[in-house]
Amino acid sequence: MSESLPKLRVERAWLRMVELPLVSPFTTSFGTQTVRRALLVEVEGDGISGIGECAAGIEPGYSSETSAGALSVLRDYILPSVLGQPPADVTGQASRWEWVRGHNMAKAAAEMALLDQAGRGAKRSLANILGGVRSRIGCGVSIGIQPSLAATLTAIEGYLAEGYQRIKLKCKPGYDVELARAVRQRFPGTPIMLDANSAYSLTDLEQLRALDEFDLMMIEQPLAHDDLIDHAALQSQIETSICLDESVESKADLRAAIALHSGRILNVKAGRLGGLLPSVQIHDTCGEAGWPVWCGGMLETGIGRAANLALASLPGFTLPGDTSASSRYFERDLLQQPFELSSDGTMPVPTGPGLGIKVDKERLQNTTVHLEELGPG
Ligand code: NPQ
Ligand code: MG
Repeated sequence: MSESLPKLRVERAWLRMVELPLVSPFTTSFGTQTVRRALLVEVEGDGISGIGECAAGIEPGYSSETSAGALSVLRDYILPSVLGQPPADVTGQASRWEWVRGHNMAKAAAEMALLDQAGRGAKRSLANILGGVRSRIGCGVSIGIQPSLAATLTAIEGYLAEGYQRIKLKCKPGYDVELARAVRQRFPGTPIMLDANSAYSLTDLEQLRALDEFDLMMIEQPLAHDDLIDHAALQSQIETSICLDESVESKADLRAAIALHSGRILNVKAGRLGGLLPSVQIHDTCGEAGWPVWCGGMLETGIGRAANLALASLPGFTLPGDTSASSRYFERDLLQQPFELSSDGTMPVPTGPGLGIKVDKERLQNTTVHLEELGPG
């Protein structure tokens, strides 16, 4: 585990913004994305480099963080907390920015870079460092809100043919019961779930209860992003299991959600939870409470995708996650070898040191829209 990771310095760091066009627009209840702008953190110290990816989006629609905001907090506060400081293991380095309130996605990006650096230094894979037990991950796919029901059915058909083990459909009020009915009718035995990204309130109880007849695996984050009380009230009145996403950003949130019975499942995203090491702890707490977990997705490039696969190799990740292939989102990823789905719907957990990836340097340069270097002090 992290205790035995090498003590390294962070002598230099770079903040890089890249932009990758999406293969098709991705629409949720909070908006439509046509391009993924991702902030990358690169660190170098004691002759070893590491890279991390920030989950924040362009706009603060999923969470309060944005890629531009994360860039400023990493440049002005998070990275200066570790740059030029005495060598420390990743836990020690991360404790140096603990004073920064919030900004979980910015912190997680820095932590990912340090874990990649430490893994390379120790010749250990990220999965090994985190305590992974699986060599392949069962994968699902998240389908955005489509222009029509017919388009949704066609999209599902395509992804099932590729092998995906579970289909997640984005929904919103008015695009829910008929959607579930049509999908269930056409794909009777397929594991299906919905994700509302906070689009409902308790006044929508009747529609949400109507979903009970479609044997959904779960409904993700139906109510407000910061609510646990109403989710508990809803869970006591519907059969479908609630999976929390937006409303759990910390161990304290999780403890409250478990105590209140605000749901039964957690979507684990290292960005939302402030890092991979905090995510391992949250995974452990879910295990103790009997909550299954699965690994969420934030339209990551191959860099963040590699970290997701490592995290999903932990024992509590018993449900297929949003760990889709690079091709689900991008024509061309940032890696020399994109992540590909096997016909059985699984992907391999990277085994090389750190993230276990090889970044395509030319692709990285060609997608960079902003780059700045930070030195010590
Ligand atoms: C979710 N992800 O589970 C998120 C939502 C999401 C794969 O469904 C830019 C930044 C675009 C963050 C689109 C999936 C995003 C984003 C969707 C997050 O709720
Ligand atoms: Mg979600």
